[in-house]
Amino acid sequence: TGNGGNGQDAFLTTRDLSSFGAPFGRIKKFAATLKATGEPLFLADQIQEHLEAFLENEQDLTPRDAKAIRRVFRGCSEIVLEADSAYALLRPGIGLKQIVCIHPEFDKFEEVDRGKFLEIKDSQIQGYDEASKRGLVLDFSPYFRDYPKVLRPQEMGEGIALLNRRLASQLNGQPGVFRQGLLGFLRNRKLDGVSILVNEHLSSPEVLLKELPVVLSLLEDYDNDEPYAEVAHELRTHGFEPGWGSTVGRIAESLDLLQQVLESSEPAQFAELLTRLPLIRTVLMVSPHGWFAQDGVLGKPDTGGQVTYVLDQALAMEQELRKQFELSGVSATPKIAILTRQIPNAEGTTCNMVREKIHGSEDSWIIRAPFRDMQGEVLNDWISRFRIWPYLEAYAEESKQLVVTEMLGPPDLIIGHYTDGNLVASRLADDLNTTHCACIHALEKTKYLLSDMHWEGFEKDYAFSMQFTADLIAYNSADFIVSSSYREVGGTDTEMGMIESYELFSMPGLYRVQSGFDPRLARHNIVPPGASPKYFFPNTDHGQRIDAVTQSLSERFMQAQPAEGDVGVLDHPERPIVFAMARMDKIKNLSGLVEIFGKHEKLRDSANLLLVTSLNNAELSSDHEEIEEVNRTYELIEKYSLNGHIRWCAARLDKVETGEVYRIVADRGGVFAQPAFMETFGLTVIEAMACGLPVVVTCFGGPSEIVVPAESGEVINPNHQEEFAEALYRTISDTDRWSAYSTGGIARVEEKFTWKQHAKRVTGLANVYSYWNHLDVMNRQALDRYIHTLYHTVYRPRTQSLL
Ligand code: UDP
Ligand code: LCN
Repeated sequence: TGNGGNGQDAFLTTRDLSSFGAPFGRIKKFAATLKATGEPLFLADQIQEHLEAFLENEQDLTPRDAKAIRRVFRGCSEIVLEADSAYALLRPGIGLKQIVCIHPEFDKFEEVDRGKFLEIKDSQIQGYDEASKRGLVLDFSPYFRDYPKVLRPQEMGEGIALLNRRLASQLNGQPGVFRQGLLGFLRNRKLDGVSILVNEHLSSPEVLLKELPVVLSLLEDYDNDEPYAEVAHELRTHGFEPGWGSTVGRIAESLDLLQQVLESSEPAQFAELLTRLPLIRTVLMVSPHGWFAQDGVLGKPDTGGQVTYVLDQALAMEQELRKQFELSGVSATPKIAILTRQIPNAEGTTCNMVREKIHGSEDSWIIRAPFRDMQGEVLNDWISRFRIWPYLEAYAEESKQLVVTEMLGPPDLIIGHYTDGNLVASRLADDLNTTHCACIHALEKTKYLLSDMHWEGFEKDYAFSMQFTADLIAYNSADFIVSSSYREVGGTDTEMGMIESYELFSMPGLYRVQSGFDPRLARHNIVPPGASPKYFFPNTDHGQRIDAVTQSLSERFMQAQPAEGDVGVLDHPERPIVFAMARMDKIKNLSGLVEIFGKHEKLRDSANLLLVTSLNNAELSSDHEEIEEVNRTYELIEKYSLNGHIRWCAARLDKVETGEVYRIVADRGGVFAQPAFMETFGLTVIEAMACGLPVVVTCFGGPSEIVVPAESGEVINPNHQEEFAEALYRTISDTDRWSAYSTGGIARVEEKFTWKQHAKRVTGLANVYSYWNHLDVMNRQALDRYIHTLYHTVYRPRTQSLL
C-alpha cells in the first residue's frame, strides 16, 4: 500500500502550522462549541453554519482575526470529534488537503496523517476496537509519484499543457533520450497495418536530423499546392511515409515543425506537431448501461445527457478524423463504434438491435452485446445502472470479439463513458493494448451525502461498494481523463471537486482510501461538450424551423387544456413560460422549481410553468427516486394551488422537437430554468442558450461555468428560492435584459461549447497521451498489477451479491 498516503503535500508539511495567522485560542473555543452540540461529525455546510454563528457571538474578535479564522476553515470538508480532540480536514488551497488536530492542551495545530484520520472516522461507525484493526488501505499515490502534477489551481484540468512542458524540458535536459523516444514513437505508427510517417531508413535520430534539411530543401522545388503523390516516391527514399501532409506546402510545414521540435524546446510546437499527426482511424466508445439508442430513450432514469453526448461525440470525432486524414495525405477513412448493451425487451426502442448505423454518419455504428447470467443465458430486461456490476466482466470478454470484428482489428482509441463504460474500457484497452480516454459524466459519490461512510445503508439500493471501487479501478487505469467542467476536477474555492472527493475517504469495514484520485495529476483535462447546431439553433433562424413541428408543439404545450398524459389546465396560455426539462432525479430539483415558482406571487401571476419530463405518473416508474420526486412535485402543485399556472408534460421528444420546444418558449419571451442541487455539466443549459432562450441556472456545478452572469444569463443558488424566482421574473419582465441574455447565450455557446472544438481537443489529447504512454514514464506494469489485485479481491467478489 505504500506510504504516499501519509503524504501530506510536500510543500505544506514544511510549513509551520501555527502560521495560519488565526488566533488558536479562538479556534480551540470553536472546537469546544462544536463538541458541546454532542454531534460527532460535521460536514462542510454545517461547519460554515456553526462557524458563522460562533463568530457572531465573539463580539470582541477583530475583523482581521475573524477573517483569518474563516480562511482556516474555508473549504474545510469534515470535522470529526473524538474525546477532547477535534480533527479537521482543511483545504489550504484548491486540490490540497491538510488534516489537523485541535486539542485544548495544544497551543497550535498538530498535523495528523491520513491513515490516523480515517481510523478515527471509522471508529464512529465501527467502534474503536474494530477500527483500530488494520484493514485494507488503498493508496494509488506511489504509482503516480513521478507523474507531473499541477500546483497552480488555475492549471487544474489543463493536464496537457503541463505534459507538453515536461516533454519539452526533457528535450532540454536529455536531448538524446528525447529524440530517440520521439523517433521510436513515429516509427511504430501504423494505420490498418500500413506504416505511416517514417520507415526503417530513419534508423537513428542522427539520420533523421540529417535527412530533414535535405527533404525540406527538395520540397522547395515544388509548388505548395502540389499533391503528396508527386513527392511520395522521393520522400519514401529519404525515410518519410505518408501522414505529413496532403500537399507539398503542408508536408513542408509539418517537417519544419518536426525539425524545430527536435532542436528547440517549445512546448506549443510539440503539441501542434503531435496533434496534426493522423494516428487514429478507429475509435471505440463504450457505454454499456441501457437504454442507449438514437430515439425514444432520453429522460429515463439512467439516460440523459450521456446518450446525447456520446452520439454527438461520435459524429464530431468522425468529422474531425476525416478532416485530419484529408490534410495529412493518408488515404484512410475513420470508423467509430459505440458499444452498448443489447436489451431484447426493448420497449419499442432499437435497443434490441445488434448493429445500428448512426444517423448522419458515414461509417459510425452502435454495436450491442447482451448481458448474460451465470448460466450464460441472455438477460432480457433493462436493469438499473446501479445493478449491472456482476455482468460487466463477461460482457467485456464477449464484446472484445465483437469489437475486433467490427473494427477489423483493435481500435486505435477507446473512449469509456461513466463508471461502467470505463471499467469495460479499461479491460478492453488492457487486452487490446489501446489508449484509454475516460469521460466521466458523473461521479455518484458526491451526489449522496455520506455515501462512503454509510455505504452499508446505501448498498441495497445503490451498491456503492462496487461502483466506487469500479471508479477507482477504471479512472486510475485510464491514460487520460476528460471532464466537462472545472467543478468536476478542482471544485470551487469553498468546495471540493467531484474527482477530488475520491482522494481521501473511507468505507468502514470495506477499505480506507488514503489516496484515490489526485485531481492535480496532469491526466485531467477539461474538454466541455457542445450542442449540435443541427437541432439547437436560434429561434430567429426561421428558415431552419419546421412549421408543422412548431405548430404541433405550441398546441400541445400551450393550449389551455392538456393533451392526454399531460397535466395542468392553463388559465392564461398566452403568458410567457418558465421552462424546465430534466430527468426526475432528486438532484435535478424540479420539485424545488415548482416551489420557487409557486411561492413567488408576481412570477406566478405573469408566467406559466412548463415542465417536460419523461414521466409524470409515479405508477409507471419502478425507480424509487423518480417515484418520490414525482409525488413531491404533485404535493407542491397542490400546496401552492398551481392549477391554472402549470403544464407538466410526460414527453419523449426527438431532437428536432426538443430544439423546437426551447425555441417556442423563446418566441414567447420565456426563460429556461436549471435549478439542480448539483450538475456535472448540464447539456440542457447550452441547448437552451443555443436556441436563443435566456437561462437562469444553479450555482452548483457546470452551469455556473457555462453562463457568464449578467451577460448570457443568471447564476443563482437554488436553495435561495426567492432570489431564484426574482431572477426568473426579471428575465421575462425586462425586455432589454431578455434580449441581452438571448444574444449573449447564443454567442457564448458558439464561442466555447462546440463539438468541433471538443473533437479536435480529444484527438489531440489522444495523440499526446499515446506518446506519453510510449515513453512509459510511469510504472504502468506495477499500477496494473495493483488495479488487478483490487479488482479480484474486492470488486469481483462483491458483485456476486447482486446475482
Ligand atoms: N432530455 C430529453 N428529455 C427529457 C429530459 C432530458 O430529451 O425528458 C435531454 C436533454 O435535451 C439533454 C439531456 O437529455 O440533451 C439531458 O442532459 P443534461 O446534461 O442536462 O442532464 P443529465 O440527464 O445527463 O443529467
Ligand atoms: C451527466 C450529467 O449529470 C450531466 O451534467 C452531463 O451534462 C451529462 O452527463 C453529459 O456529460
